[in-house]
Amino acid sequence: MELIVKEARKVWIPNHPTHGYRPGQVDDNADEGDHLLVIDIEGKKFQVPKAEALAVDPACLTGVDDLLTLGDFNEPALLHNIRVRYEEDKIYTGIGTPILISVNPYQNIEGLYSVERMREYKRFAAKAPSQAGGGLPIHLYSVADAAYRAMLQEKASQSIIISGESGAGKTEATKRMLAYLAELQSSKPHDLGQRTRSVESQVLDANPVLEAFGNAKTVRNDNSSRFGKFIEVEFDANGKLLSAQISNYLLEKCRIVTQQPEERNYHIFYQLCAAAKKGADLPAGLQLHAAEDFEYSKVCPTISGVDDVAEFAAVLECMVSLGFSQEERDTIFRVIAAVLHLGEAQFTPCPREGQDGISVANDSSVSLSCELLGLPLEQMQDVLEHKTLEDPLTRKIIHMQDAASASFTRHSMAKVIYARLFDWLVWRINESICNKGLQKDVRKIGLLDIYGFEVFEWNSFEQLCINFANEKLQQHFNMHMFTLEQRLYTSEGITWDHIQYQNNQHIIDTLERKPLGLFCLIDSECLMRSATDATLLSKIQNSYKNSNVISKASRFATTEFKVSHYAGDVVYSVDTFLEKNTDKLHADVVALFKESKLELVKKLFTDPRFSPEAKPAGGPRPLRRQTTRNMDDQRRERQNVTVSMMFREQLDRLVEDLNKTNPRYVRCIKPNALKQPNELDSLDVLRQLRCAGMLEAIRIRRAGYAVRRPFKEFFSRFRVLAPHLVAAGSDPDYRSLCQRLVTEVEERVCKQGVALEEKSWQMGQTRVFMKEELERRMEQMIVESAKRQV
Ligand code: AOV
Ligand code: MG
Repeated sequence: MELIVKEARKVWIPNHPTHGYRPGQVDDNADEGDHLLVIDIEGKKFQVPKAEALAVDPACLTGVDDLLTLGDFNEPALLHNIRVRYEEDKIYTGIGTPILISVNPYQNIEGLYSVERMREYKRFAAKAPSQAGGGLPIHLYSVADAAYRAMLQEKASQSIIISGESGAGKTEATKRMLAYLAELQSSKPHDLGQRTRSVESQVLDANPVLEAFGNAKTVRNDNSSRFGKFIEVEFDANGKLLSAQISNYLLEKCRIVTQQPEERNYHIFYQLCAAAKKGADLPAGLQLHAAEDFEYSKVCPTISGVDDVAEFAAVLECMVSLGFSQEERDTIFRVIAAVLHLGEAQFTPCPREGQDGISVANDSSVSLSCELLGLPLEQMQDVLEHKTLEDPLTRKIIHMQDAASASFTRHSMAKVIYARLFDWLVWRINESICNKGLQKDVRKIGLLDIYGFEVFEWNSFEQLCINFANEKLQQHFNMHMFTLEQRLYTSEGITWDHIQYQNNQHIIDTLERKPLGLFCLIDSECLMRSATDATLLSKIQNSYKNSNVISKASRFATTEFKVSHYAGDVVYSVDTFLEKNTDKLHADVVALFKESKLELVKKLFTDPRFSPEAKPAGGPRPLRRQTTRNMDDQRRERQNVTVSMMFREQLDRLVEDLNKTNPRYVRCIKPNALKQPNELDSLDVLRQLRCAGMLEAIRIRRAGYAVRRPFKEFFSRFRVLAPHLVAAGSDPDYRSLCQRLVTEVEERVCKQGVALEEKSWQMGQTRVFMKEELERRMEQMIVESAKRQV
């Protein structure tokens, strides 16, 4: 180590107070015993223990496009590389082909997403199909392109998993890649006779609608997605885009009725109010006024730089393009207005016969929301004033509601109608963009944009679900990057050093294992009549006394417990856990909504696709997709299904689907908490890189072979480089043909004075394993030999 250090003269300064790691010049004249004296660029001096000093690879001082090309890869190099590139507005850095790191620039970078740029990537890929994006700087477009080419070549479905913290740029990245996939279609003929608008344009139009209804301003992100989505785009064998299907996950419901300071409700509420004020053409009787005057939208009525009127016009246009009828649009807006009016209801005490009670008889907001939702007013009043309880002998008991319980019922009405409307919207959009014809030979590219790991001041049930989802996805990443690689190498007889990685299986087990996992414990507590959030907490504390995953938040914690996630510790408050997990709708409310005169509203409470209660024999099912599989699932008998059960089932199915694909990863990084351009908080970025498992990813890809191609395919691709090798007979020995081919080529490359890495390739049992560098050379040789022949 010491030798390296002396020669290098530049070493990494660890624990640098502002940069995490920073390169520094070794002062050879200073004799500090076990330490080196190292000076950073600002002249500050640091002592670095000689035993820990890491030499700086000069290549990473200027930054490289693909981290796999760094001679020396380590955490400091990774961080520094990303930092210097970010300063030059190069926000993308690759780790081989399957991983792209993207740092949110918080500004528009000139030309980065122009149509010309898209076409450049498209043109390049068309010329060199096996090297998607190669030669051009790494970009979201090269990732999307690689997925598309691989889908065609491998005849297999692909996926792109986009992850990162709130505000890191996941949703933007998803949109850019979808736009690229749509652009790839521009040279393909359209069935103009069938559709007025192409599927790819409709797929793009789905986004503004989903964002209006499912995104909101949070303290972290002005356009935060409050639901997860998986968009599967289907192509035929020729790469023509046939259709798309969107699956949605767990919309955050509490936001509909309350928001934290500086946060907003879903965008659509503000858009609709703003449009109404501007006199937009809306259904009669909405009676909307400024958003700040409604309880449900008053916390933070505007977002600086966002024009809600213009946004509304854009959303409306997309709805029209997606084929939403006038009636459908009108009903949607009536529901939105009704939710706002519901929030205004006042519950005045009006004791009757010695009981606590309230009256809503004179409340104009209640009657207005009834009118808008097409509900019978008397029944609505009844539901708000009384509650029917069923005693164990199923005799009904009518209770008077007090102001608090009436208000609770009203909030749950607002939440359920909105959340189901959202599910319906996704279903309706799928009706437009999803091709129901039985097309054979379909391949998919799935894009997953799901909420990143979240830690707030106050973390509740939603955060537990979201963070659990991230555990699952991290595990999928680990599995893919590490376990599968190791397994493949072992089964192919390839020699390489097994490396350690951070496995989070024990965390997932502690959370979901049956029957003792945390979620099971919460579910079983939901079944107990006498259970409260406090009894839940004491059970959690008793059950995980010796756990290193779940622990007491502090000695005196009264409502909190702590989970040590792969990405860090999170303290959750059990307040409202049971209510949120049970999420049972009172039968009176369901009965009321079923009476709606509006087709759509009625559907939300009678159609099993949106209404768990309407299922013939069992509990709710996640609205995942309207395929036969789902219908089968729906028939399964289930009792007492909780929100966490549905969510975990959705996740299992998602992971199952992802496992059938060849995945690529876009790891989004949030450069600073202030949403500012040109500002990179190195320590926070380092933490995110660690959370994303990036260091391990670099190690494993470099330790192994990024290229692996079946013998026959490899031989037919590269045989022009050794035309004398002939695949003879009915069952040629492709393995030895490949071996001879690569040996010859390698010799030729070496003769040209190129120093290849040791063991640049190995023969497996079924395929050739190769370092990317050698493959790149071979591709170049093909191009050159083609030129010579011309
Ligand atoms: P997220 O999807 O990762 O957060 P977004 O994709 O919504 O984050 O990005 C947040 C904001 O950052 C966007 O609204 C843009 O203003 C800006 N931004 C992101 N990517 C880019 C880019 N490539 N170029 C310019 N600006 C960008 V969340 O949904 O909150 O987890 O829940
Ligand atoms: Mg998002």
